[in-house]
Amino acid sequence: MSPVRSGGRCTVCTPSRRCQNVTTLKLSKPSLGVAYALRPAGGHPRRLGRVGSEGSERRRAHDGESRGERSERGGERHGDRTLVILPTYNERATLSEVVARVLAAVPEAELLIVDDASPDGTGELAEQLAGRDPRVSVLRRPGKQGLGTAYVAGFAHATTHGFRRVVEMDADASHLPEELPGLLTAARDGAGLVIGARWVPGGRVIGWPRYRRCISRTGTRVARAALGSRLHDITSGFRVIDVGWISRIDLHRIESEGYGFQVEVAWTLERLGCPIAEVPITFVERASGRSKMTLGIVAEALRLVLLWGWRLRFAPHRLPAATGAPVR
Ligand SMILES: Nc1nc2c(ncn2[C@@H]2O[C@H](COP(=O)(O)OP(=O)(O)OP(=O)(O)O)[C@@H](O)[C@H]2O)c(=O)[nH]1
Ligand SMILES: [Mg+2]
Repeated sequence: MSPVRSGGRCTVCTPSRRCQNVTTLKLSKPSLGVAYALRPAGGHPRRLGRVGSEGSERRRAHDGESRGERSERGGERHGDRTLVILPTYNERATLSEVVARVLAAVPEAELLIVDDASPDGTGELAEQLAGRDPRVSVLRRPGKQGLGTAYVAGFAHATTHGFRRVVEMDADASHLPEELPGLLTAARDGAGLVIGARWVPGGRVIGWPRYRRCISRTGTRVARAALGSRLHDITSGFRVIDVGWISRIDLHRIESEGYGFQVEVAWTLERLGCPIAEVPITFVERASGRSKMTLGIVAEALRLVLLWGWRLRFAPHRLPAATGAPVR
């Protein structure tokens, strides 16, 4: 099935306005919904790979074939290996369930739990899970260092160990592991960044009070206005990113963590011209444990977004994190 542009119209924006930003893709399984694939900022329209096409099947077959030989020489990107990064801080109640569900949904994936010395013993539990299944490994850090640095550590692990792509997801069961195959399909079909999006048609949020919805939606609106982003859920933490695209981000220059980190990475990739797909997901409020989202994290994200917006207009040489020229 080939990518379908719905008459040049973005089905997410106001229906009456013509939008040049979005190409609508039909995913190979209708149950997965629709992915909105952005064109690179300021660039020519980029056609994503044909979804579920012979081309991508051939590519996968080729990757599979060569995986054996190349995996012998560790540290090199090979095959179609996916690393699911699970940052944890006090997620003992849900970690076992999330790990089991991820492995059931994507048996070929590997998991890296990045725990920051959780006082509730999440790190010890992670070690036990790793002892039971060779697909699970653990990175234990000496103290709470923030979500952003946990992901950066996971990215470094993925690069060193030759993974093709990484998955970012919460360990609190808010992101449904059963939706991972849909996100990975969009990644295999050409998206360098796949965002599991709540604020697109088909996306849902279950159990959030009005103020949380408001923070999340306002965050995306502010980012779109300040940064000129065309994404509809730029703060979402459920994502798939191609390691090749991660290597184009100067991770040492990442300025934020928390929501700000998600915005910074997505916006940097958008500016670089990375093909991006937003796939609708259902987000479920955590059933146990406590949120690490604080007013401070929201304020940091807001401050940085406004700062980047200012730099975009008046000091573009000081924009964060991107390396290399945009891909046209
Ligand atoms: N390693 C590590 N993980 C963290 C840190 N802060 C948060 N996390 C984890 O990152 C994920 C996202 O944090 P959450 O508290 O779920 O943040 P949120 O998704 O914005 O908010 P809720 O889902 O409402 O709780 C969870 O798996 C946390 O355990 C940190 O400093 N270090
Ligand atoms: Mg969460």
